[in-house]
Amino acid sequence: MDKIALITGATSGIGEAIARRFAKGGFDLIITGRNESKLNALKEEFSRKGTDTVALAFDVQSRAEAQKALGTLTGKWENIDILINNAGLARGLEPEYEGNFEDWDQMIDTNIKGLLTMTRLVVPGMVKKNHGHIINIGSVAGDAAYAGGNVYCATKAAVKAITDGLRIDLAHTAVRVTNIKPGLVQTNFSKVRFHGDEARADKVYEGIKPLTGEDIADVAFYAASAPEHVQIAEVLVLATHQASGSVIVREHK
Ligand code: NDP
Ligand code: 8X3
Repeated sequence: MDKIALITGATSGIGEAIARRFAKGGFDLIITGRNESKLNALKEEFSRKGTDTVALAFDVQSRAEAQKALGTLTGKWENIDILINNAGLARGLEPEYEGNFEDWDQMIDTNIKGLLTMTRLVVPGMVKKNHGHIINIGSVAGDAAYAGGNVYCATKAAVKAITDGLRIDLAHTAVRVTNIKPGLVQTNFSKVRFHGDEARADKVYEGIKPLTGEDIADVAFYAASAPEHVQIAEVLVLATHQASGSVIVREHK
């Protein structure tokens, strides 16, 4: 029987690449996000290619929506082998003293509270079976703050603490816990951060070859495929010319 991976934020970027990598690796998929039409298109594509797929459209900021969506899973879909908490976003790059309250709430409610909700809803089933794996998508931004990163960096520092805490709480079980911390990955991330300003988003990746969603998907798949006694606890993945959240060497022509 194929294993099942639930991926949050599978409609774009890193999450979509992870869904494609796990489908290629023989997993059945539960894909989630708010964009229902993109989810349905992916479900149709994966199913056509032989990957059994369920699409659940909900906003991870809403505990009630998440609970209702997961409550629709029956039969084999209740046995989730891998939870990939990827849904997340940055909003704004303003100095903290000029930040936007709505942006702060959205980042905290999605990146921290949404991830916690999914963990709380899915992990008890893994503990019961003494089998499973949680892969959280953290960030280099959680290692140290950078200019204007303030609240986003704090949410990813929280992902690190929450992931480490979960690993401690599960150490008596065979359930594994991984934090993957990417640096610059070219996705919709910067477009979302800059509220749709594409020119400003493109500048983030100027003069450096950034990572792709596929690069991160390969790392996630590696962690998931390691032998059962091997727990890839944390991985920092950077573009070759990025050294930290704030040290990026750009080529200027
Ligand atoms: P994208 O904007 O391309 O994708 C973000 C995904 O998150 C989308 O599928 C989106 O789906 C989903 N999402 C956002 N908010 C919600 C919500 N409230 N409810 C459900 N789903 C939501 O960005 P990335 O692929 O780059 O980002 C994925 C993760 O990787 C994030 O956690 C991000 O912080 C992290 N990351 C990104 C890096 C980068 O440089 N790109 C580097 C380090 C970490 P939908 O719109 O359908 O809801
Ligand atoms: C995304 C990477 O450095 O833009 O988490 O914050 S960064």
